[in-house]
Amino acid sequence: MDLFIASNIGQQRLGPGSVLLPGLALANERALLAAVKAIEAESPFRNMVTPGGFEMSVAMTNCGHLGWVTDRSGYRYDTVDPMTCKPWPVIPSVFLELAASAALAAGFAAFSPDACLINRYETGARMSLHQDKNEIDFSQSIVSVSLGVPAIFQFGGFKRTDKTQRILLSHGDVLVWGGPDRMRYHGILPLKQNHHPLLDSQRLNLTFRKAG
Ligand code: MD6
Ligand code: FE
Repeated sequence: MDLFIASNIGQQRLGPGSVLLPGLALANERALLAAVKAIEAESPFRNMVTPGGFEMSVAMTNCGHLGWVTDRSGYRYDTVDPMTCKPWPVIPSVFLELAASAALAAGFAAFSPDACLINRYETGARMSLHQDKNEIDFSQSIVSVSLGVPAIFQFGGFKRTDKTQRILLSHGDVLVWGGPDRMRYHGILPLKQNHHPLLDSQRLNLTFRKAG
């Protein structure tokens, strides 16, 4: 019973398929950040260009068999990093273990991601409202880990113009979503100037998916 309670406190249901697990990543913060450093040494962060020709304010890299990329020809997953012309770095075990335990805590057993998009925000960087729809199987949930400076996540509806809820995502928070919420529009408001002891003015977001 104590275990049951311990695993359920600090779970916040945001929708029928969405759960916020505040602070779930805190215990592994240093290992997670060391793993990001190793990944970026292989596949550096870069500001990709949208199909419409705009440079994204968020810098991105990936690890895993598939990496999410955008350029003038469109949005897609690719097994090769277009910057290095090599496969993306492998997903480190500390990432996989966190993603699987978060999914399990949210009620999705056996989550085995093949893609991890890493977003890096500096002050003012934002992500406009979008749906995640480049994956093959929309029945698979997504696990999203926030590190560093807190950000306001906009959680909308199934149309871009639907009203959005604002959810604060702080260092160590893990958001798991899928099921009926999988195609909801969402975004990140411009990052406020702030300081985090491990990441200075930055925010990192790791988004785990079964993309292929
Ligand atoms: C971010 N996250 O938190 C952007 N997408 O920086 C996303 O776009 C996102 O957090 C799908 C599922 C969870 C997410
Ligand atoms: Fe998204």
